[in-house]
Amino acid sequence: MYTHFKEINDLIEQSSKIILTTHIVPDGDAIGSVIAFADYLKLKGKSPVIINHSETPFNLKFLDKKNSIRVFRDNENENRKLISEAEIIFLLDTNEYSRTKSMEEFIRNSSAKKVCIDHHLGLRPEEFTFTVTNTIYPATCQILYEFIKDDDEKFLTREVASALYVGIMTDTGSFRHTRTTSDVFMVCAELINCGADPVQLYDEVYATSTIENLKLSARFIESLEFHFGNKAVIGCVTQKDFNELGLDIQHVEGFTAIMMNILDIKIGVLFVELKDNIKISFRSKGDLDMVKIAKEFGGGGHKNAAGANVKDISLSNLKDSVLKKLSKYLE
Ligand SMILES: [Mn+2]
Repeated sequence: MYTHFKEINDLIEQSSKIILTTHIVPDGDAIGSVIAFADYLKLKGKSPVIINHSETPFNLKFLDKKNSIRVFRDNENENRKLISEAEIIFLLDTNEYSRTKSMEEFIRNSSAKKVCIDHHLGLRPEEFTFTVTNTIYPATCQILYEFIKDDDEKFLTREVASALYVGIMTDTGSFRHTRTTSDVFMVCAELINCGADPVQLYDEVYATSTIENLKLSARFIESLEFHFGNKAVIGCVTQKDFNELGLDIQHVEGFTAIMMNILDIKIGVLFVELKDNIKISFRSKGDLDMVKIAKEFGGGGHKNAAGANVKDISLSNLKDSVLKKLSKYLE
């Protein structure tokens, strides 16, 4: 599984133009990954550039101390040039070029070597020069920890360790999702030994609620519908909610957890209405496989956490269609 560590390291040694990127609407693992890996490369004397499609969510900006993450559209000409002239492009925390949205075609067209480091299902290795993937791990940051440690422990500085810790903390839902193994705690214990502060990092990421956030939560809770003898719960956040409260999709973080915390709930589905599509998040407990249903709507993911983006359908029609499919799963 890790046969490419050496090849990737050799590639890094030989290259000076290195780009890192991650998926649209980046979460803690996405931002933790690009920051930790960029810091690591800098410690190795490289000058990596991070370019993302999306802006960094406000509660993760503390990780980007030098405000070094570029948003592709902010300076499209220069960023296109950087991508086309790159020698290596690292795709972190996603294995699909399409998840880089506006950057996709420029990355595909670049003659750079493409390296994917990720923990999602559905990898097509032929699309990359090298891949390091492990779908058993809850976070890409856990893979990066191994990669960096395998190179030299001295690269696990406080900054690198903190970014990796945030990735693991957020992608495990603060150490309570499946795949939170004893290994995960061992890795985190080491990251804490390297200077990551679990109390401070938790507060930075999660203790950031505002009155508007709370109002959005209230509307979301008001929207909850229960189906199939209260085994499934469905929640919605609409464009109207976002517009009236001046918020966006980054503020729905944690809403699926609210649904899955309800006693006896087996499946939770969150619909988030965006400007030109509807994002569906599927969550489940135990053996109920959400990848299958997500695929029916053109998406993918993990067994207990999957998602899809659907276009050209109203929220109520989409809800009906999802409910019909769900009835099969809960029979
Ligand atoms: Mn991840």
